[in-house]
Amino acid sequence: ERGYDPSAIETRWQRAWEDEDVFRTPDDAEDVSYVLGMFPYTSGSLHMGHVRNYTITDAFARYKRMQGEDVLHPMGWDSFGLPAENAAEERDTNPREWTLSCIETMREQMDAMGFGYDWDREVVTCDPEYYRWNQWLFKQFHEEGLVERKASEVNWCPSCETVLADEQVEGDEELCWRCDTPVTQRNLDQWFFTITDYADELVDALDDLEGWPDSVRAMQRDWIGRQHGAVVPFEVEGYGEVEIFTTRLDTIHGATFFALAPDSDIARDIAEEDEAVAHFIDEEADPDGDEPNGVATGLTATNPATGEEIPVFVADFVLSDVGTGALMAVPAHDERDHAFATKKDVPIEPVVKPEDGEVPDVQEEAYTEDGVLINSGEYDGLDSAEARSRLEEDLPGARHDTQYQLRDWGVSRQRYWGTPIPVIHCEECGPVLVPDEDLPVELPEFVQTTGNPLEEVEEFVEAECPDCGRPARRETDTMDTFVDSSWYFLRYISPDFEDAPFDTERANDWMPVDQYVGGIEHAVMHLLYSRFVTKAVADMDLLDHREPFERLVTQGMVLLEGEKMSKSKGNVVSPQNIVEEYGADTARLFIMQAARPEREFNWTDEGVKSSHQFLDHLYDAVETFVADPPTGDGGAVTEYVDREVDYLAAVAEQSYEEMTFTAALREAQEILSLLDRYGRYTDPDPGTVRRALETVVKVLAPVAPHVTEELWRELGHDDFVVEAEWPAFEGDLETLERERTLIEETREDVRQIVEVADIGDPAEVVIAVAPEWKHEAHELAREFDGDNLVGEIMGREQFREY
Ligand code: ANZ
Ligand code: ZN
Repeated sequence: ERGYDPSAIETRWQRAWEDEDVFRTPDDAEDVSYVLGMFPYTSGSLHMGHVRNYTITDAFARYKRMQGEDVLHPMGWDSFGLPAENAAEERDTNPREWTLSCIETMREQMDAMGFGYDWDREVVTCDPEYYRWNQWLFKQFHEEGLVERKASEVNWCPSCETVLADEQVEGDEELCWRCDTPVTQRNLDQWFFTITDYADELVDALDDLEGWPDSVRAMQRDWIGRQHGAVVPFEVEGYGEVEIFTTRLDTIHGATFFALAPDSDIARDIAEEDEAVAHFIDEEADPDGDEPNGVATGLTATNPATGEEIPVFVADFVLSDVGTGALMAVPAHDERDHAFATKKDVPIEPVVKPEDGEVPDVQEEAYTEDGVLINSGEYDGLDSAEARSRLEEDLPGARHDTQYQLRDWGVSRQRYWGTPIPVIHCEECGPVLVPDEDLPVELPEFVQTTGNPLEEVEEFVEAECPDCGRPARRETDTMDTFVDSSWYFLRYISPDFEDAPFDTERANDWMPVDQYVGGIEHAVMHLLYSRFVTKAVADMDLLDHREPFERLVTQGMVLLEGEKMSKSKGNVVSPQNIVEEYGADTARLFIMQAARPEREFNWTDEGVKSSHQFLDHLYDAVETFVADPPTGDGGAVTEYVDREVDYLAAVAEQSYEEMTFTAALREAQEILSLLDRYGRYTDPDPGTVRRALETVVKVLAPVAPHVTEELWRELGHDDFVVEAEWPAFEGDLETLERERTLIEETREDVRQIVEVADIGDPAEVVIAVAPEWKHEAHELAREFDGDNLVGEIMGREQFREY
């Protein structure tokens, strides 16, 4: 007996899979099961988060293969972006070299984990053959009216010297997502993708994405932030009609003041004449402050519902890019308005009360729920919803309006390591798109500078206008790397396709991705952009699908001693060390046993060791069986064991199908213990043992692929277990589960009988009793012959063990 030695096994099987092209997806497959893990950023080496992500994905892909499906399971590299520039600077190299070396390292680590990828489909986003299609898509989007260039306030990270998307600015303190530096504002000409054109579809289609976690759908809904409301003109002294946006038109009779955003045109105009207002705008306004601040303008507005004159304030809780930049304030029913009114001594008048309840004391606290109208003249007694629609019709100039939090996607970055935006600026013609035949616009060699290197490279910047031939300047902005990742899943389908980013015909067959797996941190940006790009290319007739990812699993974090594993906390367990110490199979098994994919779990040594023992145990059981097979028939227990094996196969299938995995692994482990007892107390049936072992091997194969290949051969097969058929089973899970309950109940019966009969420890008797033994057990118990009962059924030892 050689014993389980992962180091001897693992590389051998990795090579065998590679040599036999096991994971290649045939281009002519009619349909595929498309299983995808979010490709990694080329940050240096794989961390446990990656390992967990790709273990889950690989296990599912291998399972699908065993189900007889053609599987597409590719991998690639998200390899543009700022961190590579920073890393290159630190290491005195250039971003390309740094990135390519990361790819080498990470690919080797993936191979060492035994992940089964079709490497022929590898995509590398910093490869000109990839990013030329970013440029092509940029041009197509431009043609479709989905690209805009506008001067806009942008988030600027002074440390990274780059523009950040809203999504890259974190928390109330507004810190850079990469370096935690406070973000400032700048006004620059930027390129935008008008994702807002798709806002409605992006919200509405979430309802049908039933394979997505509710939490992610909720985050996207929040991010898009669609609000139905009304726009209503108020007459403002000296300025005529000024529109406000409200979601609570039902409260208009309680609007006791009017407020303008500090950076709105009217506020600025008022400030020219009014020093207090100017001072407030320039010195005091703080939209991020804890309390609302503001200043009276001395002007009044007319509430169109009541005809009353109400004061006009400039207030910093009014945002210029929300709604119309002006609002009607209803202190009785809105918390911010309430806080402001209390501070400025503005009247607070309740106009809504709970449907069945007293008028609440709104002087103390705003009542923010819908209810029934009061103090609202002819609208009294209506419920809020009805009042809103009536008022929308009745008030002069009022109209229904939908507002979104979503902003257009700014794709310009003033950095080197990204896709050059395919534009040439001509003094005569303005910005002109680079003709297709000149794509890709390739990045020049890196030069070391403090700002954007592209601006320093003359050969790059100096260009000829494609329209008029005059000397012109090439655009030096590069694209946000989220552009790269917004369609990479399409490139895998036809990675060498030369006429377009992807082969439409095959993509129509193979898309959408059936199962996508990745981190929850991508719930908004990456997943929203990918949905947008998919819809955009569908509208360009390049694709028949409007959603990229049918099912989504967001895996939980890997913790160490209760904290997120992270380099900065210094509490990382390196995948490489684990592989060296225990083997990849153990690492994979532990990850999959520890928790369901979406849950977080704690990395523990004991956990890893126990997973290792599990594989040891299996290895041992197979070796023993092969060396010295049993010769008996196992008596009545055989039928029970057979049924348990059916149950394992059925449970495992369901558990893999649902991507929960843990139940499958637990059951496999139980079967191993059962086999031990079966062998210890009976002379088992060799057919039953073989089937049990083969089933365990197959069920474990997606998770611990190397050792199971080894054992599969050991059991006399000459195919790959990953290409073998998923274990068949008798009956369906429901029946098997019902029968199990029956068995459990029977055990319970026996336990009671034995207890009554005072035979000893009932637990000893309550063993794997097949239902048909029930009668026998009753009889025996009635005879009050405890030892006999035990002896008859299986032998006393066995019950003790149980
Ligand atoms: C009157 C009102 C009464 C409102 C009430 C709310 C409650 P939320 O709060 O997310 O539902 N609003 C409108 N324009 C704004 C701007 N430019 N800056 C800041 N706030 C603005 O968003 C909708 C509400 O935000 C609107 O409905 C408006 O206040 C406020 F009991 O109008 B409401
Ligand atoms: Zn020109």
